[in-house]
Amino acid sequence: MNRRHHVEGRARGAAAGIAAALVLFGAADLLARALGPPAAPLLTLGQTLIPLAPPAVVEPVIDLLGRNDKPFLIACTGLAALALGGLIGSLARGGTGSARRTRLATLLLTAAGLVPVAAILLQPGARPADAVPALVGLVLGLIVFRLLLGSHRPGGPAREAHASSTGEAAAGQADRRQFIRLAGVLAAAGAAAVAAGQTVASLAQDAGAAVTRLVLPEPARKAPAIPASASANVAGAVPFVTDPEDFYRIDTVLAPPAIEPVEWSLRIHGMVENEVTLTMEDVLDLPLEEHHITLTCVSNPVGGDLVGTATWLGFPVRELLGRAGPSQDADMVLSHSFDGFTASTPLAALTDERDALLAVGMNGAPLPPEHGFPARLVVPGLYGFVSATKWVTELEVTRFDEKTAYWTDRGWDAQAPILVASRIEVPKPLATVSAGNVRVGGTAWAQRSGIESVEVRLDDGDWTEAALAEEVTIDTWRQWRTDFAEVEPGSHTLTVRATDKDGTVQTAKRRDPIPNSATGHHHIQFRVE
Ligand SMILES: Nc1nc2c(c(=O)[nH]1)N[C@H]1C(S)=C(S)[C@@H](COP(=O)(O)O)O[C@H]1N2
Ligand SMILES: [Mo]
Repeated sequence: MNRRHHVEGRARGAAAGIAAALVLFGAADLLARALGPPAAPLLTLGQTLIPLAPPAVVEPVIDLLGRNDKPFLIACTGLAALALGGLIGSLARGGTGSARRTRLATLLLTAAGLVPVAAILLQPGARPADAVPALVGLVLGLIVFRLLLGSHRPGGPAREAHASSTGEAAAGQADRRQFIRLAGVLAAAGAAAVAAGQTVASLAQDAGAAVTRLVLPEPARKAPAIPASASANVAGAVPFVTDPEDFYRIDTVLAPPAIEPVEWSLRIHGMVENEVTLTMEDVLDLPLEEHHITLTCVSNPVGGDLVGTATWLGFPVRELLGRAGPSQDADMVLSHSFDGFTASTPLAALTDERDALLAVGMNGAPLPPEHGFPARLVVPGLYGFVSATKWVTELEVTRFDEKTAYWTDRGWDAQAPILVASRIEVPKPLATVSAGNVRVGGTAWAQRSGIESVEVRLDDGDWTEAALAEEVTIDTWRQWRTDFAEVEPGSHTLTVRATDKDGTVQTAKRRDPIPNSATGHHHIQFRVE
């Protein structure tokens, strides 16, 4: 066989495969806009990979990319799909391939195209209709593949034998141009459709529409207003109550699930006397309570911003569990999310006097989709991964020695009370401030215990006690500030440590977040001029 034709044939097959993959994902993504994120194949494929990825791979990527980790995952999934399309396509070898090879490639392409269909149908809460866009995309992709490989019919083994004649060569060139044009147009159309369909934000707005329709009742018990004295009044410090827009978001979903409140229910089952199921109507009819609670992520690095405070509206989980009657032998509640995530919370933390809530509101509005709409758990004193299940659908009363949760299966601890922590917010790292008095401010938290004191140290000086703003509750963070007089020009370091009301001093020992939160003192460098 002529080597040039062989290579060109492979390239044609590959181009046809890539164009087919682009058309598949493009058409499916566009159609999926009508049905919502669960029907989008690229999003679902990426989503399917998340729980399978080893933490050793996930963590460096998240560290490196921060909030861009999700678009990055979608992009990688898309590129991998194109590469696979190209690889399978190259088996067909375009014009020089036999019909048998083209059939084999078509078969493999069909099998590969059925993977996103299966991923879509296997998602929790999937409806058969969700598979339609991916199936339509697959059919269109296959048509494009066959069309492209058939677009140079004049070629084939017969032509190859006489390729030396000039007339044949000219026909071959025209044929190649036609192929390139057609492949280019189809690939561009597919890419444009992917771009249009990938407006994940517009898909997420489907959930947003349900949020605006949900009307929350007036709380039966309002939270006291946050006093002005809860602020340490340091310009540039983080506000006491976090705007939901600025509230950190941590979860394992690429797009928050779009849950209609009328379709939502919470089932309390497992080791209980009687199973209880509540609809959203049932929940909204309960006397709801408002509480200010600071939520914290176990993977927050020292000085990081995976912590926030909101005024949550909800119903005490204690009372919900009381209706079900947990067994004496139970010691854990495994909360399940709509998306399959689970968290293991000590039963005691949900039945003691703390304000563990089934929350439906955040800062006076329904929960935003990315923070758990229509309902989530908020448990003071425990890191989010063992307590704060968003899109919660089930409370399974069980035992720690019988069931494990999502992150426990990936190397994190089953139980994780929040450790005392503090951070410097002003001055900003590497800021330049003018000589003289230097104002320092920040936040400290030790939910369930409360902050007793905060100490700050300039360079290698003594620890000096900061002034604490008023405590709102022991379950909220506490602002602090202090001033250093006559700081010399030059480079300086500030270090902070907090002590909780049990007398635990924040340790200076540095450790990684996994399996149970980073520790160490936060320090920053700044310049005086
Ligand atoms: N369904 C679901 N709920 C979840 C998670 C998740 O991945 N899926 N992440 C948990 C973690 S690790 C934290 S820290 C909190 C974060 O809540 P937020 O995103 O509203 O700040 O949600 C918790 N609830
Ligand atoms: Mo977390």
